[in-house]
Amino acid sequence: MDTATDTKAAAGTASENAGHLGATTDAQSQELTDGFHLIIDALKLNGIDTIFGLPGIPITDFTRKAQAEGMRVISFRHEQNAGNAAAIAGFMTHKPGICLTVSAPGFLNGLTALANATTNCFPMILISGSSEREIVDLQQGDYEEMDQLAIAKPLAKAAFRVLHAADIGVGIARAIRAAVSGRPGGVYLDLPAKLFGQTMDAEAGRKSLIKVVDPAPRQIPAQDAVQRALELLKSAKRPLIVLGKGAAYAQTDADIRALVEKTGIPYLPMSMAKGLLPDTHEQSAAATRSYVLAEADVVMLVGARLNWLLSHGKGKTWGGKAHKDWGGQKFIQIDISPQEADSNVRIDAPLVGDIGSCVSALLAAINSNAGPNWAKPPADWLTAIAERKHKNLAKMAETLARDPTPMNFHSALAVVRDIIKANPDACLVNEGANALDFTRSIVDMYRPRKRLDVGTWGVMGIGMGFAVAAAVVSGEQVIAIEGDSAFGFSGMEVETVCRYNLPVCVVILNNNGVYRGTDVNPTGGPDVAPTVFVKGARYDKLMEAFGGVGAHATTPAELRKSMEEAIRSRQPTLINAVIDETAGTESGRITSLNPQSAKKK
Ligand code: OXT
Ligand code: ADP
Ligand code: MG
Repeated sequence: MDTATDTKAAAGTASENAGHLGATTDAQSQELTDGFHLIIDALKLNGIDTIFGLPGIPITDFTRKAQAEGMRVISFRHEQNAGNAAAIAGFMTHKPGICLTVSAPGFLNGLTALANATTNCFPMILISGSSEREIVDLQQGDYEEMDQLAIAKPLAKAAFRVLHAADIGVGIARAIRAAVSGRPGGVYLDLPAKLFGQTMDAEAGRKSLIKVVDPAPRQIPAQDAVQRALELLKSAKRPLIVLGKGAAYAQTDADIRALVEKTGIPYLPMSMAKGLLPDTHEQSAAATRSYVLAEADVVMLVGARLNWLLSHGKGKTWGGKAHKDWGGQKFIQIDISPQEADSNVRIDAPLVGDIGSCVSALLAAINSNAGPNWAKPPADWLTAIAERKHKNLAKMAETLARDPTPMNFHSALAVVRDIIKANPDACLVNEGANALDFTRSIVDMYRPRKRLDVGTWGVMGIGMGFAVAAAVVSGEQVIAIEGDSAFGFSGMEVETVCRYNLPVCVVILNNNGVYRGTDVNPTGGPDVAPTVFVKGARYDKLMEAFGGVGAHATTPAELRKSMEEAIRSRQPTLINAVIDETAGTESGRITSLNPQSAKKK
């Protein structure tokens, strides 16, 4: 058999090939490669050097070989955390993050993270080993049998399966392109166990690999769409720019800043766009969010969807009279996905393209049309915003200066605010309800893509996966501000943090429960209320169990000392910050989303 030219036919199991190779002297001296090495080579060829995963059948040896071949293999305690790590690595780097799992249960554990990545437009590839196709398809009960491809499809941007070693190059290339081109998202790649051991001629194998050229091609906006957007912007009396995490992802920070500053338009950063321009920027309207959303007449969305986080672009938040009423705003929407426009309200000027190209086209048009004469927004709009903003900032400063006993969210987060100001390159991971919402409004960010949080789904459990990936990818200090409930979803990964000796400082804002620690069981029975945890839990001991530093802080001064020490030493650290258990509100700032029972007991 001519294995050099007929690569697909040559790809068989190791034992099949051993038989073929025995036939001639030529074949015996033939250099072979196999599925294991082809996958590694294909990833490395495309600049992917890190895998987040959890070993087991059928991928254990793959993790060993990947490490032996110089890849960084970060091994987790649960696949969901490895998946979250891959997703946020994708967001931070523009390269798809790789999560590797075993079949069925491991795959399902990783799937939540894949779905979350797709929802948030983070590029990642979930690679799962799977069982024998023939047995799975006949449902004959294989070890960890599951039709994984079918299950992944509705939750991923794309899903592929590779059956032959000769197709590995194409499979990896398709997965990379699907993850990062257009609107980024999660991709599933199914690799049946047999594939890993399949051998083929090494030279043919090398030739079968694809280095993806221009994986996320620029998408240039149409000139008439640029002009339409600009005309609308020019007509505005009370313009507003909303920067979303798509704008942060785009890595076109200088142009976005130039556009904001050139136009002089106030802007509102969505949570993960905080720091794209420093939160202390004079044009930031974050501290007067309600006012600007309700009062703006033209809103330019840059990589932000009009989903629940923006009250679907209508209703009272936007100055509408009732829940679903139009507030009267006109919208410009910059997005790579043409389907995003009109998803909730009419978009008067859709600008479809990648944010880098759209923003530079707008800047070029502004410079050539108006040059230095671009009129800043009317002074009464800017003054009204500035007045409200400074009032709110002053009120916040007053609250933060208090030092109540017991410590509350504000007094603890005043410390975190100072620490981030002094360490602007640190990555801030954040989850919880009150722990999330207070951190978002209190802790200013100064650099792009440094705030990593629960995103579009408001999902708990991203904490330690994000923290590990942020430390691995950036090499910077990571500070994870965690609700005590939120932390529990991924807490075992503090062992991972210690194992890789990562500069991660976890601060648990511990108020003894979900939202607060004060609920009681109305029956008077022995079970505590569903939202309440063990009182006075010492999460710091968990970190100490694995050789990290544990600290217990009951005052802002103690918290500050422990955080400063963590940053100085870069040691894995967990600070159990004891917060007034009465301090939180139900679901933080989104209390209104809780359904209420009509029946009063
Ligand atoms: O303008 P106004 O006056 O309105 O004021 C605003 C700003 O102008 C002002 N502001 C400022 N003032 C002064 N200075 C500065 N610098 C400043 N900046 C802003 O402050 C206010 C507020 O500003 P903000 O935040 O920008 O505005 P607002 O109105 O809040 O924005 C609206 C939203 C929707 C955009 C915003 O609220 C938002 O982004 N929210 C995200 C909410 C979210 O995602 N929450 C997480 C989910 S909650 C719930 O689902 C939880 N669960 C269930 C669960 C989940 N999620 N997942 C899974 C897998 N299983 C279960 C659970 C279990 S949370 C949770 C655990 C909770 O317990 P923990 O112990 O972890 O946490 P604790 O609550 O701490 O106990
Ligand atoms: P936020 O939660 O911050 O409001 P969303 O996740 O809702 O942000 O919106 C992000 C948007 O950005 C998505 O609609 C996505 O299509 C878009 N997007 C992501 N990357 C790019 C890019 N490079 N160019 C243009 N749009 C992008
Ligand atoms: Mg709590």
